[in-house]
Amino acid sequence: MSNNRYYQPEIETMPVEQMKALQSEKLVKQVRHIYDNVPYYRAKMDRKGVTPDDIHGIEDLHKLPFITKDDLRDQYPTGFLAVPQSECVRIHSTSGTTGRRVVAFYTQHDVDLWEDCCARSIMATGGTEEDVVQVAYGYGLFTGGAGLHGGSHKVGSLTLPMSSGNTERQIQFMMDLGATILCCTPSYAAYLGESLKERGYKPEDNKLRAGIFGAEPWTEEMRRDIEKSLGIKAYDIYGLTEISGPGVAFECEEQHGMHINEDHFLAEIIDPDTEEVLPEGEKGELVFTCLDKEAFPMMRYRTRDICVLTREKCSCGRTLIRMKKPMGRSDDMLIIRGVNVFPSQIETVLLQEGYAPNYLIEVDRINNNDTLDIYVELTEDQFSDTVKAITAAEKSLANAIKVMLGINPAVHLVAPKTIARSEGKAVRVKDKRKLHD
Ligand code: DLL
Repeated sequence: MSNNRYYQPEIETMPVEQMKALQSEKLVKQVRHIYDNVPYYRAKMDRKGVTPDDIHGIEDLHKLPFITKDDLRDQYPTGFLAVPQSECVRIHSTSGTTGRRVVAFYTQHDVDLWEDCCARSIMATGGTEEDVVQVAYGYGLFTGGAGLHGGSHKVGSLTLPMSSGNTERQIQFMMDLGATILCCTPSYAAYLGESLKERGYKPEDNKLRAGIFGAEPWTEEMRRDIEKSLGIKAYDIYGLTEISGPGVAFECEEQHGMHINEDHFLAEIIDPDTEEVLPEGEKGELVFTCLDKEAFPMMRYRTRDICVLTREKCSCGRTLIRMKKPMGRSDDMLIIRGVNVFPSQIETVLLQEGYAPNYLIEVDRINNNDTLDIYVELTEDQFSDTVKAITAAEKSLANAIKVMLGINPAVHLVAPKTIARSEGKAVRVKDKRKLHD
């Protein structure tokens, strides 16, 4: 593979031992930086009896205390700021639905390194200055728009700063300006595919060749669906506001897990209950340490995302460690009748069974019993069936889901266009039990 598929080949293909040495060197400096500048974290380290002098390299990482979302909420808005506010040039914020939002600060250096990560992601899909990048992630407090926008500039592609929504205009610009790379949430990409079809466009009518989709969990089945409807290769991208935004990890053309930009973000997997660090290949909660961010340097930040890390060699030539598709967040995991259920498991079955990825999962508790109702939208073709056929289809889908989850759901097949579409992150789960608690 030629070098022009990498944005920073010297980092992306660095031998692992050299990468670990680089991480160690950065970690030692970073611990000193946060200890000296963030009294809240200093107090946490003091309580654990660890000082910057105890940290000689990444082998000492386990000695450091974790940071959780609760810590961030507690210190809202500036308690984790590690530089004078006058040195910051930007904030972004999470879309948190409960409690206080998290506000992340950036210096110009922080923005630069983040945009480099996004440029790496774009080039890993074969992006060049010839590309026309349609950024349909939201612009504003959300990091999706700004991150991919900055990355696209660094690659030198023509950037279409569409932001999310206004599907009519998205389609017009996509067609008139010949967009070649689409960046948005996978659920919005699926919706765009559906909208293009409705307007009579075939997949080969657009010039798109790649999509960079993330910000929410999505399955391999959904990837294939989107690839077919838009006629593209769909790449996953991962990130979170607390660590910078999109581009913490990105997929290469192998489409086989996301390479973590580990020169900036050191990853660990822990057991979410015991906080014990797990060996490579085991499933657990992803934890990140920012190695060179200035303004908002998270140390051992617990993401709540459940996934697996692997150092298996990747044929793209990158040596950066990979994370598998996150299964979902530990706080999105539903416990229904004592069984752990991830919405992504349900999505897998739906798509395998030939349904579109438009669904809503509703959980409730009636007479002390958990109920699981799954509303699945039919396509126009499927909807022309008879009531008898629909009832049979509901039964068969409920069976397939039972095989996957081990519990019996009530499946409701509903008319086309009755489940709300999302322009950003899709809302797929309604847990009504929370209302009764
Ligand atoms: O969603 C940043 C982002 C923007 C990533 C655009 C990718 C593309 P937050 O709003 O802070 O930041 O949400 C972060 O979203 O902890 C995961 O639970 C989830 N998430 C992000 N990317 C993926 C992905 C942005 N590729 C939270 N697969 C994270 C699964 C993802 N979940």
